[in-house]
Order: sequence, then C-alpha cells, then structure tokens
Amino acid sequence: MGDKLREILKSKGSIRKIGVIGMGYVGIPSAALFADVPRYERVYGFQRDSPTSGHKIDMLNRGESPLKGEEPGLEELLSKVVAMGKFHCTPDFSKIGGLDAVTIAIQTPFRDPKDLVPDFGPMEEGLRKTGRYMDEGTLVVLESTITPGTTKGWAREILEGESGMVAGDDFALAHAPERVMVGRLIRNIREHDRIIGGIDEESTKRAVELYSPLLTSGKIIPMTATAAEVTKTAENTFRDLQIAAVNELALYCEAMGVNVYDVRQGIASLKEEGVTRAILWPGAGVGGHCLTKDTYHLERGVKTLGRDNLDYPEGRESLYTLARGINDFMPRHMANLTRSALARAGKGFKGTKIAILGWAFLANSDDARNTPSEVFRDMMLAEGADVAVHDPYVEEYPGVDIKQELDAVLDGADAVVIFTAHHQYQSLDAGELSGTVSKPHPVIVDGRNVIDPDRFIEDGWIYKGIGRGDRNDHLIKK
Ligand code: SAJ
Repeated sequence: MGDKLREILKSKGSIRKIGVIGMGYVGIPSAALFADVPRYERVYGFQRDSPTSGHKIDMLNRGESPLKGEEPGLEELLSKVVAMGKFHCTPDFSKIGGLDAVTIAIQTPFRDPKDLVPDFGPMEEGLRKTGRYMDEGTLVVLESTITPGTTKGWAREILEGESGMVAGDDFALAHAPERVMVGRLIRNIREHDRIIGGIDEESTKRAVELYSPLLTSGKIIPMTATAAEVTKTAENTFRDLQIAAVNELALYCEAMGVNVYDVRQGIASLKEEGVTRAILWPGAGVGGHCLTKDTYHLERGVKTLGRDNLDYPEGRESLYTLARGINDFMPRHMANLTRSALARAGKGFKGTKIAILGWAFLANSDDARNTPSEVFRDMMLAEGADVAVHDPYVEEYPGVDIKQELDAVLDGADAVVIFTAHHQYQSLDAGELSGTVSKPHPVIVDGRNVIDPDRFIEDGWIYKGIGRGDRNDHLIKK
C-alpha cells in the first residue's frame, strides 16, 4: 500500500483545486480560508439545493454569510474570495471531477442515542456523490465528528463502491476533525492545532499538505485515522464529563447548604507543578451539536471496533454515558427548583406565567441546537404553565415564539428562569424587574449564576440557583 498512491500523487502535483461539501458552521469558514490561500486556485462549496438550505447558495455567491450571529472576519473573507473568483458555491456535485481534494463537513447526529443508532443519511449521500465523481488521486477528508472506525470502514467502502477505486492505492483518505465553536470559527481553524489521521502514510501526508496553509499559530498533529476519530470524540466526551462532575458537585452543594462557587474557587486555587484542577462551570444543561452526541460516537466505536477486547468492570455503566445522564438531568433540575420556589410562593404550575431568559445553548450566540431550554419549556407546558421565551440573539426557532424585548416576557411573570449567561442578563436589576413581574414574591431561578441573589431576596423575591445551597432556602422578605 502507498507506492502506487505516491506515484499518482507525484504525477498529479501539489493540491490546487478543492471542494468542500456541507455549507454550515464548519464548511463555510473552511472553504473561505482555503480560497484565501494564494496557491489554491479554486474552491467549490457544495450545497444541496434543498428547501431548508438552498438559499445559502446564492447568498454565498454574493459573498454573504448565511450563518446567523457574530462571526468575526467571516463576511469580509467571503466577499474577498468571491470577488477574486476563487470561491463558488454550487449544487452541481459533478464538479467534484477535476478536483485534487474534497473535504466533507456534514452533520452526524444520532437517531437514537440510547441504542447508539446514528443518522448517517446526509453523510452517506455526501460520500456517494464524492465517490461517483472523484478522479484518481483525489484526497477525501472527513471533517465531521464520526464514530471511531468510520473512515477506514464504512466511509472507505462507500467511496470504493461508488468510484471502483481502492483507497490508499488510487485515492487518499483521511480524517481531520473540526474543532470550531460558534462565534470564533475563523480563529479556531487558524489557531487550534489540527489533528490529521490518514488511512495510511501517503494519505496523512497529502492531508497535511492541504491544511498546513490554513494554520497561523495552530500546528499539525498527525496520527492514524482511528486515533484521530478517538481524539475528537474523546475530547468532547471529556469536556462533557468535566461539566457533569461540577454539575453533580452543584447538586451536592445545594443539598448540603453550600455555595458551589466558593467550593469551585477553592478547588481551582490548587496550582503547582503538574497539578492542575480543570474544574468547569455548573449550569442549567449542556446543549449544542457536539457534547450532546460525541460521547455516543465514542461508545459506538468501542462497541464496534473494541467489542471483543474491552476489559471493563462487570455490570458497571460507562462513566461517559453516566455523565451524559447527569448533564441531561440539569434542565429537569431547573424544573424542580422552579416547582419548589413557586410552592414557597404558594403557587403551582397550572396557569402560572413562566419567563425563560435564554434560548441559545451558548452565551452571547444565536446557536440553539439541542438547547436545554427546550427540555424545560416542554416540561412547563406539560404541567399547564404559560411559558414565554426571551433571547437577544435567537430570532426564530420552530414552534417557539421568541421575543427580543425583555418586558414582553416579564410582564406579569410569576417566575423568571435564566437558562443562558447572555451579557444582557448580567445586569438584571431586581428593582426594575419588580415593576413588571407579578407580586408578591415573584420567583427567580438562576441556572447560570448571573444575578446577585441578595439583591433579589432583599426585594421580596424567592430565589433558587444551581449550586447555591447557601441561598436556596433563604428567609422570604415581606
Ligand atoms: N457548558 C457548561 N459548563 C461549562 C462549559 C460549557 O455547562 O463549563 C455547557 C454550555 O452552556 C453549552 C454546552 O456545555 O450548553 C457546550 O458548551 P461548549 O463550550 O463546549 O461549546 P461547543 O459544544 O460549541 O464546543 C465544543 C468544544 N469542545 C471542546 O472544548 C473539547 C469545541 O472546541 C468543539 O469544537 C465543539 O464542541 C465541536 O464542534 O465539537
């Protein structure tokens, strides 16, 4: 393996023309950055002309970003590379023919996490189209987060089946997982180290050639394709685990009447050579497209690739899925805090007006994928409450009427429930709010520790906060 491919790539010469499949949070900034590399002549962005996403094609070809929310540097870069004629978005996948490299950044959610059944439909379609049109010597790179074993297994089979060529002999194949966060897409691609894992050495080398020009401070970390898949799924699983650890601590602190933020400060203060305490922040839940599913990719990987070799304590659940369970519990815990606070005000849920502050899963972003707020809202509606939602950034969301004016949701509210740590909520003023909400004893539940409980308690509010065992049973001021 490798000699034939090395010869093919040598005669093909260095990478000049690139295709990026999937014009989303990962594909768009990647395509724009590739097109901005002087030695890359042409970049195609491939996007299905579907009812939900087809509008992106014309926008991108006008040099406009269809991504909502602040993305520093993206719009400027897009209009520059479109004006230079180096980037073009198209639904015509036959243009994959003639390209030197194709990267695939398509969502890989789970249909049913419990049974570890992924929804790889869109990814399969992208792979089939790539295999159908790609030439000999093309480099194919999977950027989406995938189950360990996918690149060398399922993806290779589809590409070989469609192209009639052999990976590692006739074309190169690698995994180079994205590591971006909304609000800093361009910076993350340039500055984060890039994990690159080819199915063989030639594929890794070709992928390193492709990504090196994108990096400013980031460096390339080469490894095998499967190690790259494990690295990506595990880094998000570890983050989810760290969040679950501090969420469990917050639940314990509530039960023991302690302030988790004092404890957190204490734990984080232990610094010495080789001793780091990476303690994260407790909160109302974990949302987004990554931490909510990547644990299941890792679990699926060890169940498929490692099924006969895993030595694990008998009958013990995976630490990682346990962590998922704790983080998934947090929006339900917010419901329990709201219930007990309303009970202190002598109210139940039925007909009660609840104002949710924050629909985005991440502070100061408009990204509401898998938002924990939705779990809470559904529970409140099921209990017969009247729910209003405010978010300064999220303008629309299927089936939910989101308001941008705060007073619109606070008016007559019996309970104000904070789910996202948007800047705007850091300056909520008890006095001002008291003028709008229902009285006496309005309830405030803080899922992100953004308000000062004493200011609200002083004003006669009933307060509950995640991890605030030191305040959650405060005396109610008349
Ligand atoms: N969260 C907490 N406490 C914390 C940190 C986060 O409750 O201390 C919650 C957030 O409120 C949010 C969720 O977790 O609901 C996810 O937040 P995030 O900051 O992890 O944001 P993501 O999911 O967009 O980004 C993660 C990052 N992964 C890691 O840092 C290992 C990012 O680097 C990845 O690129 C991204 O997943 C991805 O695309 O995989």
